[in-house]
Amino acid sequence: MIRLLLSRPLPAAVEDRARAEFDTEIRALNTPMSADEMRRALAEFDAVMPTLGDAFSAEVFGHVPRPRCRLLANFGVGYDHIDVDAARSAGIAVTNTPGAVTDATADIAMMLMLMSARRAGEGERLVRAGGWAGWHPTQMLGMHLTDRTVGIVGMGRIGQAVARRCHFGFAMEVRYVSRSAKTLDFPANREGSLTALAAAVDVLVIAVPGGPETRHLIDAGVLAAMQPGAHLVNVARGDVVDEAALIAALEAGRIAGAGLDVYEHEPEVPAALRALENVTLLPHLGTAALDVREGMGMMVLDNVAALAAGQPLPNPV
Ligand code: 8YV
Repeated sequence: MIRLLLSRPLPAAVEDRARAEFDTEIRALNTPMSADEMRRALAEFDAVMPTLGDAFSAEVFGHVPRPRCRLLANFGVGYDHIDVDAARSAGIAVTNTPGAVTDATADIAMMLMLMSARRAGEGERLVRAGGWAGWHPTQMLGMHLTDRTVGIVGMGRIGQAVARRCHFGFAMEVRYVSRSAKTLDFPANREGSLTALAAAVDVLVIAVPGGPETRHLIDAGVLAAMQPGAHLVNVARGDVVDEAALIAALEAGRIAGAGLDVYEHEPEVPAALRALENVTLLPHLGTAALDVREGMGMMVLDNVAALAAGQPLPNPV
């Protein structure tokens, strides 16, 4: 029987299935795995479910020359914490959970767009602080999203789900940049460069995978290209944005606001960011709904089941 390690507690339905189908150990902690734990995982289990923060680096693989592990079945679509080439060289396949996260993450992007554009966080803080002096026609005016232009950075599954919501729900014009041309069933213009996109839109939404290729893609230059009334939304990975440059742009009022679900050094959120009114800060809630997390967990187990049955893995990265 396959020996499986789940690196975090999961919804009961997922844990029950894991225990029923495999010889399963469930790590009781919610913190990232230590290097020792990762080495033991590779040495003693056939399949391991890592997730965000479990840094399976080349060094970790290097310490376990003959791993028992044949599969890292990542919980989450983003796998920038895993050195996939090093895993492959060690004979270990990597899978992820695409599809299961798409709509929930796109919904959070919409929430951040609305919260930032309509100053919801600021308004909520005002009411809670007992500082609301009452309605008046020019109180807390924000940006009306309907008919505005959204720029999608990365037109993959999540980017398309955001774009659809913007087009069909808010009558927004959609523009985007992506590595490849896309066939879309709604109108959208592909821009020649990220800077051109940044300059043309009212809201810039980041939906590219994390990792070395996209680190600091949104830098001071891109932020400077944005319009002063524009908002930035990040539901991807924190280090896609140069956080120091973003703080400088927000502090100087060079852009109107930002909505962030992810941070460069998660879970650390810089005090300078927390001190700003024109930023909405969520604690990586992208997929935080029970049925979504169940769907992700079941997808992880489907990949482990395929390994056990000697069948092709459904979601190789
Ligand atoms: C996950 C995410 O919940 O799927 C992803 O990549 O960012 C999330 O919403 C979490 O990060 C686990 O990977």
